[in-house]
Amino acid sequence: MRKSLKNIILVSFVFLSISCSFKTDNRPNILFIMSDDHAYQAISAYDNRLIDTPNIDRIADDGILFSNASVTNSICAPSRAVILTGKHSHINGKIDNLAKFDDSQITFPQLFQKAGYQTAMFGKLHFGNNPKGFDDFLILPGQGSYINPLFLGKDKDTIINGHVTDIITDLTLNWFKSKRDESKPFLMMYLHKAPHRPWWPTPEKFAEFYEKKFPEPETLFDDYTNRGTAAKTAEMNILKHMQYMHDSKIRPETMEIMSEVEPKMIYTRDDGTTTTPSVERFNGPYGRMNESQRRKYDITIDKINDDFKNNWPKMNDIEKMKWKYQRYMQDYLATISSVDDNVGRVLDYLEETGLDKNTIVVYTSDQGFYLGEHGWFDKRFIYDQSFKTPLLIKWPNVIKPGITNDELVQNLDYAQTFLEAAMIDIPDDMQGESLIPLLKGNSQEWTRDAVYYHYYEYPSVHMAKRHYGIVNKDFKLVHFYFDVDEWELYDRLNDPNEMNNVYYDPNYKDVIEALTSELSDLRKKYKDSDELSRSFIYD
Ligand code: SGN
Ligand code: CA
Repeated sequence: MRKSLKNIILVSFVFLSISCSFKTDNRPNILFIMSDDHAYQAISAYDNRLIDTPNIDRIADDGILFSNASVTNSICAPSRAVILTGKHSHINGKIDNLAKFDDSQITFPQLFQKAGYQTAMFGKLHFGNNPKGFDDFLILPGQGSYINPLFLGKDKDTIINGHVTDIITDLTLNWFKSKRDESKPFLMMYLHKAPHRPWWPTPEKFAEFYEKKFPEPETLFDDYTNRGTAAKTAEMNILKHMQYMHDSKIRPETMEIMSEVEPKMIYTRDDGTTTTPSVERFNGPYGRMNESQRRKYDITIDKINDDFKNNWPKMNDIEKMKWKYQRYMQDYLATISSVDDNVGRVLDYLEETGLDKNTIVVYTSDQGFYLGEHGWFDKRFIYDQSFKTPLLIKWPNVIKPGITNDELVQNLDYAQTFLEAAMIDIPDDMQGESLIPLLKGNSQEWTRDAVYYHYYEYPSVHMAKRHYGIVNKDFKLVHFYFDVDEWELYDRLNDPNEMNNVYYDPNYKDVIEALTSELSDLRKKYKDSDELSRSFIYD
């Protein structure tokens, strides 16, 4: 008798405390939106030269825009590992896209789940088929597909018909509408594949953007004089390395006709080896389409191919570069336009339901991207357009609307920021800094004046050499250490386009001395070393 009374009291106590804690759980929700390879130059809140992104801009209008946000290692899966663990690549071990992610590590979503948040992830993670810390997820395998993509789930894998950007949004919105537990705050990771190569937009955006013409960057015809070996040997030049079938949407049949006209369409490297245009690369995405999808895409593909057949043979190299740049921008920006529409759908939903009032919304990319600057596409380098990444955050009643911040913040800082916002203890071994003081406008509490960068994926696609460096607001000091031993220094204020390596200019002797010593201190602080770098070199 006494025992069952005790039980009743215990059960009612537990019930009461649970319902109380539900009622008082006003910790903020977090909606983390990340796209893949989204250059800040292609967000109108940063730069309205190329595209209007009214919905992504809503986050900046209602919150904060970081104009100097960067990544620690400008490549996809490593950036994601840094975000999840709050640790540099050399500590979390995911130094490049190929390395295995050690999933015994603590990631911030696991801590959120443990602390009573409802957690979900939809879209591109890039590694792992069972992300830890998520109540629900559907993720693309690896890079995933643009058209009719396959998703990996907890219980089963599934192919969903349509365009990947719309589908990832539908999955996210469906989760909000049917799965959300209103008694808990949520952490939602809504992760776009777009605008990753090979830039297949929806058929409607494909047609719309094919009619547009975009301004060229100042450095489109960069010949890499005054730069080191790494810039000269990288294989990411739009004219030389962008692929006709894969990137510019030239049909294999057209290529066959054109190769007879111009056999050099296959790029030959200095050492005589060639890069082969791959038919499968066109046929991959095109082959995934059903008949009715194909009919819609064919209208624009035919126009592109007719133009190419008629005009290409008459063009010189400058005109060819310009043509390829336009084709690149048309498709890349078209995929972003869909991301923007879809971000709008999610923001609208939050507003319609009132959820927006207690939700932190973050928009970022796994890294930046070259949109023709230095003649390039792709990323990897410490040079600005791929080192920097967009970062916009809104948090009603905490962040003042419409502010810009130019502090040197990094993807390394996200985990600690979210944990602090959710009042969850931050593990001691995370290496970033919480951005909360900056979000609250307490800039005096922010003391960082330089950041550390280290890129590893070499030799590999695009052939960007391994390097590490230090960046502050005025200078960038870089060491390319693998198969060359070269240093570069850029004067960020006087040479914002990073066209002149001034490392050997005697006027910068003092700057070099000071920065070299700061770099060495940073490497010690973050526990990186030459020995560790060597351990990451494969046979
Ligand atoms: C693919 C791309 C490359 C890109 C890497 C890494 N080629 O290999 O251009 O640099 O991914 O990108 S593709 O034509 O097959 O897409 S990352 O964002 O995943 O790191
Ligand atoms: Ca990426």
